[in-house]
Amino acid sequence: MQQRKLAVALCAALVFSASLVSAAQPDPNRVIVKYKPGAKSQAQAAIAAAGGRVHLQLDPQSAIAVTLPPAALQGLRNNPSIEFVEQDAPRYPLGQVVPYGINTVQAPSTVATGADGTGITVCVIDSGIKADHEDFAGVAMSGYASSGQTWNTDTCGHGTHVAGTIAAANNTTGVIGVSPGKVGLYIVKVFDGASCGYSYASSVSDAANRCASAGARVINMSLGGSTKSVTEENAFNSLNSNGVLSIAAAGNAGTSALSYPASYSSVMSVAATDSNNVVATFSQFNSQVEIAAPGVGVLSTYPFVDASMTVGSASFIVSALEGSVQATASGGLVNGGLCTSAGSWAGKVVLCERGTISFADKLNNVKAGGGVAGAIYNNVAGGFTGTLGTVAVTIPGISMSREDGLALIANSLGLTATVSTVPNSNASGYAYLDGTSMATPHTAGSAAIIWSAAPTKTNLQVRNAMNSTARDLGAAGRDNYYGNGLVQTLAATEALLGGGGTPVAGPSGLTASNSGTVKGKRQINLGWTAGTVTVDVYRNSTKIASAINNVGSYKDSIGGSGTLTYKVCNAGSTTSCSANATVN
Ligand SMILES: [Ca+2]
Repeated sequence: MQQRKLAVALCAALVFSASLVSAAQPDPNRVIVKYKPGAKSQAQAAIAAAGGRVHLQLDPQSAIAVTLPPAALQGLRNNPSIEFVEQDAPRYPLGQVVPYGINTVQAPSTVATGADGTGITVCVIDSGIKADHEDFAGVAMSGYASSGQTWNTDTCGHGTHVAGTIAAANNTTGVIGVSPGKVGLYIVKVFDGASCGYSYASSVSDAANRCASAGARVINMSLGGSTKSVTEENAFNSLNSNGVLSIAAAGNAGTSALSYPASYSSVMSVAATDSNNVVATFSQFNSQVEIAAPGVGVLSTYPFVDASMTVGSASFIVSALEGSVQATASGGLVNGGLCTSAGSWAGKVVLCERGTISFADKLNNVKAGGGVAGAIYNNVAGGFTGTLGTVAVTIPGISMSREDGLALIANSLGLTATVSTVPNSNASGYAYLDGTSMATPHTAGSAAIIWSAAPTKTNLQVRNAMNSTARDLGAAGRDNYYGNGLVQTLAATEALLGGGGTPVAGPSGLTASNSGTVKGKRQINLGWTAGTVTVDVYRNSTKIASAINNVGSYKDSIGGSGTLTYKVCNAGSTTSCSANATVN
């Protein structure tokens, strides 16, 4: 019997930390004082004499964080034991996360041009949507489900995750979509039940027809099956002729098999890449793969929460390990390293780094050491989902991102941690999922915001713009793993506009200064006005940094001599750039 399976199988819900903003404002007089080698005691004496209040001693950095009366600053800077004094720059807990894929496909720099998806409707044929999720607040949506079902609920989470990548709102919480909540969504439910097991070619065809009738210009299908259907192909050929751009997942079998509807020529087939822009091992590779987009460790919206973790007053994005018992446990937080053997962890919540042994073996070591719960943090950037397999484990186990794990080790050991793997079935959750299902909405969202820049263009023109500007990966030119390459939304938008658009202003106020020589290399400090759009940095017309966070500064280190000319551009743009800054 043929089944149309969802193109993703990995499932886990996560809780997301609410923002942790305190009412107090950062202290503007707090600075970091860097003293010269061996001059710590002289520096401490100078700080005390200046009336400074010490907050932190950073011995490895030969530095002290202090609050100083402003009038004392210059004197300290002139003190021979002091190397420099810099602002102790505020750092904030981030209430809203920008998932890596959003920057990878150049969404923010495109949105900055005004092309944010407004006026375009994307149809999502999937498992429905948790329409009342906090991160869809303000997103225009409607939908269809067959009798006895509701389009605005989602029992398995797949459709809600996909829709979040397309359209999660840019608010103060959760995540952000390729379109920051500006596209319209039309939701057609074809999967239902706890597992969202399968649908049929006729149901997908009917759904696609309904998408077009509802005015959708882009159709997202994070689904597929291995058997071709003439009727389904006819439906997509017809929609293609009528101006609809259909986009579908290449499939997750990790083989060269064709999957449908992705492999009809009237549909774009999307491969999945990871945060290093390397194709995922599960991503199907064949002659129909057209383009690639992020599909590993993708964080997006989820219709329920299956696990939570609080440490002190902070909560974290975590996921229950598949097969974990459903339980809540509290204890002091300890660092168990790789947890390859049991430690003295009676009553503790134990942090374990991913790697070397299985998740189940780690948790059983935690249990053997007396621990009450295990939290496994990733050994590469980002979050992950894991399974305990068939091994019995009697304490709750969760997974979390490497960043959160390291931050907890640095700041929170000894605090009371509470881990719960008891699901909350009606909450605005967030989840990391893997699949070409996750790559597809990056591509559909991209198509929508590109199209919103030039709504009179045709589906074929949008498709051509995306394919002609995709970043070539893997074997040179088109290949079966990446197709034409990675989706590059801004480049495609500029291509679609054919140079006829108005360039958006790039970074401003660029300065470049020489700060001396280290090991024979000139140290160049660049500064400009910080912003939210990631940027590329160019030296003498060569890109030296790609899509970095726009913090308003960059340090270059370069040998040789002669004039250096710098500019900073919105990521992916060659027109939205600062003025040049030159240093000799
Ligand atoms: Ca958001």
